[in-house]
Amino acid sequence: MLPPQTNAHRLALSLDGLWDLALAGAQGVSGDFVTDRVAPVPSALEELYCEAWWLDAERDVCYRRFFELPAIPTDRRWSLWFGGVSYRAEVWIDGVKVGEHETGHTPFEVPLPASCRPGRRIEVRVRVTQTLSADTVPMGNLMNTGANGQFAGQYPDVPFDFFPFTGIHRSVHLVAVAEQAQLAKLDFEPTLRTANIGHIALAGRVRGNAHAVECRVAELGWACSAGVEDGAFHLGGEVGTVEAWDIGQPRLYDVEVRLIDAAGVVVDSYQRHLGFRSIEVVGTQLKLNGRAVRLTGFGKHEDFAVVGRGGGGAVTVRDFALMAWTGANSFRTSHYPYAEETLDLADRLGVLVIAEAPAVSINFEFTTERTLETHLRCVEELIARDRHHPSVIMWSVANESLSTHAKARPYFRQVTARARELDGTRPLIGVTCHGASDTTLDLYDLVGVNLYPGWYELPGLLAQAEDRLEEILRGLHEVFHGPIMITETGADAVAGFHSLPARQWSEEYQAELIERLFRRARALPFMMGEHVWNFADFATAQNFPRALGNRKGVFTRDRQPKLAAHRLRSWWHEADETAPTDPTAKLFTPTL
Ligand code: BDP
Repeated sequence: MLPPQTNAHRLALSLDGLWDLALAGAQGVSGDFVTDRVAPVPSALEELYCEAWWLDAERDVCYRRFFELPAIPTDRRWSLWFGGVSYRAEVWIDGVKVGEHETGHTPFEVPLPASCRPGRRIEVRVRVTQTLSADTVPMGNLMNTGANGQFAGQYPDVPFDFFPFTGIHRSVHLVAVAEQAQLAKLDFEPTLRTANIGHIALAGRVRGNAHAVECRVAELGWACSAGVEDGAFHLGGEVGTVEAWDIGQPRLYDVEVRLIDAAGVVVDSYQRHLGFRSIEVVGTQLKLNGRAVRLTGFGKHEDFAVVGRGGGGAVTVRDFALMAWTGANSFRTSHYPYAEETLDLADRLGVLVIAEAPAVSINFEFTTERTLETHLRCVEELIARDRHHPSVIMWSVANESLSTHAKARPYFRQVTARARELDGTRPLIGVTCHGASDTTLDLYDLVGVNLYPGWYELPGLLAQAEDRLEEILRGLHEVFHGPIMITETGADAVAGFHSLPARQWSEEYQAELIERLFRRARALPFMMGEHVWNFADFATAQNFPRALGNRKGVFTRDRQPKLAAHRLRSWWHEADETAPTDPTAKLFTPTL
């Protein structure tokens, strides 16, 4: 499945806009569509209206809209493409169920039935379910137990610390391709071999009858072709001298793939951008293009007022501008795959990404066989969608699982094996809050540690918090000898709360704690990065330690800086021996 694209052989039409909305019946897509309930697509539902009519009722919702197909040549195969529906979607066309998808952050495509022809009014309805369980990824409704002892007793009952937004929160497109044959899957593996020699490997799948595939990078004067056998093809080779893709120096190359029939006619084509870079773990270092790099940046959320997780373009551009302003070079897509346009922008701006599967707080007291199956599918869908992005430098298969439990190791052995089988080119990072007692550490190439000295433990004790941090990190290094980074640390601060001396919840305390912890961590030779938790304040389930959400953002939810953001800006602009050049000078280059 390839994302929508309009070119000489493909047509993509947006179905974004206002859809009708109703509470769904017990099953199917019947619903009482009253005129004053509409749902904007893309958007989450929870912050639109003044009363939580669907949430309190814990009911599924039903989306509806009508469309007509344009009268283009009839030998087209039409489908509906959804960028992401949270959590589960059933798609019905003219009263007939045509497809479904589970897990909320990766795309899916549903072919339209042959009865859908130009000139007819077609109705699409989507039933959306947000009810999480022990079988879903992420898990939910675990009798308010929380995982790792955190986030227990909250509403809605989720064992994690962000709001489980409902809705069609990514764009929807109508897509037309040639009926006869189409490119269905393109797995690119661009690599940088010996200094500046690029190499492309491409494995793909074709639907229908096609003879050959051709791949070209015009700028490099490189082309390669291969025959299609049983719907599959492999091609590739050395492309010659290239400029590397790097932090703040995001050299991208346009590549085109063409599908050719037996008569030599091009029946489909697809364009992508690629970047050539290498990434590897050597000892306690992460090396990008052969150079040790230190990650600076944030754990984030896709979260914004009113739209929830459906912020899209404007919020994404703002976030990258703010990350550049602080001098960050990277972020983690905590705790689920982000919209693909975010990765496109990271590619274009030269920002490094840790791409994370939507498995957060896996609690092995409750997991079933189906949890593992769903988790494996999430990893497959994440890697299939994001593997061609040069910005994605590693995979995180989960955040903060209950990985001290006896079931954790066999479970994660399977998950990490699947990730490695699908992509042998990127390292895996294990993100843990258990330090040295995590039983899964050796399954990973790097470890990311989430730790909150000075906040959840040792509140108010800044100096002791630093010592505790060092103790945890040294303990971890004794059992894990690869690179370690801080994937989360921080403190809640309500913008406008001030206190001298610095006390919890004030901007001063947040700024001072983060700076002290980062300076102490950086002095340890085995540490290769530091991410703040969190980039911006974000919505959570309701729970007494949360004040209209989590306030650990160094930016407010409407993206204005707190004191800590200014402090990070100074800290990260101090000389970084691992940066290729001044990162801020390069962001927002004319290529944007
Ligand atoms: C960590 C979680 C993150 C939370 C954070 C916090 O990984 O999702 O938001 O704690 O408590 O344990 O702020």
